Amino acid sequence: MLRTRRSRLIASSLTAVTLGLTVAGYQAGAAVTSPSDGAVKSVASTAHTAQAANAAKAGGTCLTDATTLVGDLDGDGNMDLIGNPGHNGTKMTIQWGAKDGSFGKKHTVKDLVGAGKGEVATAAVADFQNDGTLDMVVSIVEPSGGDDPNTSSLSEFRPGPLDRTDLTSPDAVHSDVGDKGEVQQLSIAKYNDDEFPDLAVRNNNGDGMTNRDVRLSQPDGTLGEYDGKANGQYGDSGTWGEPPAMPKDGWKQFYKPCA
Ligand SMILES: [Ca+2]
Ligand SMILES: [Ca+2]
Repeated sequence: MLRTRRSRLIASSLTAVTLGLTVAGYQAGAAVTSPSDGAVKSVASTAHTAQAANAAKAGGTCLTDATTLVGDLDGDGNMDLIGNPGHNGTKMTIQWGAKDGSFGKKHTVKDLVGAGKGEVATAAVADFQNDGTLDMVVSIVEPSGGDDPNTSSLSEFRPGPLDRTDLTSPDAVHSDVGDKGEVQQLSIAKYNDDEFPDLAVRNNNGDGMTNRDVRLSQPDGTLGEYDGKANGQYGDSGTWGEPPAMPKDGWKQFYKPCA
């Protein structure tokens, strides 16, 4: 355990150094190009400046505001823009970053993952593995509309880098977040004292009940499964009318402002 942990930390440091060098090289290149879109470019410049400063800690991922994360999701070395209005994972958007530091058009995660009409796509993005590349947890479910909740038709932990066209990952594994109820919200949380982001899941559990379940990320880079002990410590339950509160500051716990 200790040895695994130490190797992992060394690996993280090496990754950070590599990223730092990549960023330095990239910034030198960027200085001689002259991208046109001023507004978008200024956000990107800020992000890249912050990236150098944060590289050793979190792979350069940073926040432009409480619900907008800048980080590399597809692993091409260019920072991408992830929007998460409400910090609840239900309206997440992605804008892919280009070499010149600009961001492309806004895609909804719902469209990218191919959720159908009547289905709800919910996602959470963070570097769960703490290896410098952002990862995603995604659920697709068709709400039952009645008392008995549906479980997710797709529920996965997708380690980055993700495919630009459909957000798939060659290393995707099933996650049980969508097996315990009808997923309504997903939020990043910091539930224990390690550097790995955790997950809060708001479920419709049927019969008028709503739960906040938790999933703790594991030091080996996986997202833990349902854990009764962790749930007892960090979870909560409520009714449909008064659902348990969800964390809104998860990203802030792990990522610094870009500016
Ligand atoms: Ca990228
Ligand atoms: Ca990662």
